[in-house]
Amino acid sequence: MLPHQTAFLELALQHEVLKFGQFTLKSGRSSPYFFNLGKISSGAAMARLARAYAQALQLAGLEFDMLFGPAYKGIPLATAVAYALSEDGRDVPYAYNRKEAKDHGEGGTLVGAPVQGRVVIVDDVLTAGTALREAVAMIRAAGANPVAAVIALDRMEKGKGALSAVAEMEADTGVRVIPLVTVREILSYLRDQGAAGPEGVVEAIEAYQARYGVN
Ligand code: OMP
Repeated sequence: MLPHQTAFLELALQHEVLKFGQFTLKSGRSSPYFFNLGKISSGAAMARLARAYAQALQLAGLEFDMLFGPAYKGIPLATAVAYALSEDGRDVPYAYNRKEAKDHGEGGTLVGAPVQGRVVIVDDVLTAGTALREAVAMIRAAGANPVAAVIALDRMEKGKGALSAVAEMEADTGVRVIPLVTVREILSYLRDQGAAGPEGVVEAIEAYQARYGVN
């Protein structure tokens, strides 16, 4: 694992981002784990999180013009990542959307910098890819070019066919997915740290992956 990945997993476990139990996902799947990035909710924790995203973006060696944070969880993420990049000497514009269109004031659903050029989406988790596909469509509708999505976690689940949701999304949209970690790194980190949570949790996640995951 790379240093920014270990730093991110330490942060996530410290802030109880990873929860064990029984959770119904947006896709309808019933999962033994849930990754709630909303638990990163202090200035110092967000600074550490944004640093990991900025490092992942820099390591990807990608050319881009701006960031886009899909409502709601992508909004503070894109904001904080833009701030982290500015600390590294790169001032990147960012924008985000409202879930409800505003019919007064400046109006519309997009807020922030004009959505144009090569856009990187900043979001939290990818399971089936529905949330990211919506963001891709919004960016295209604005006339811009979504080139990548940087996310905290790729759950490595199946898409509609045999391929992973990430592979399908990349093939359908041409948008590259850059995760800080995948569920595989979470599992090996839990095993290595002896911090596997309640008994049977690693096995439950493995069983879930055997059913819904991809290799
Ligand atoms: P997909 O649209 O199926 O890719 O699901 C992604 C969204 O599900 C994320 O943006 C989250 O809102 C939510 N989610 C999590 O936050 N953490 C998880 O561990 C799983 C999900 C989920 O519902 O699949």
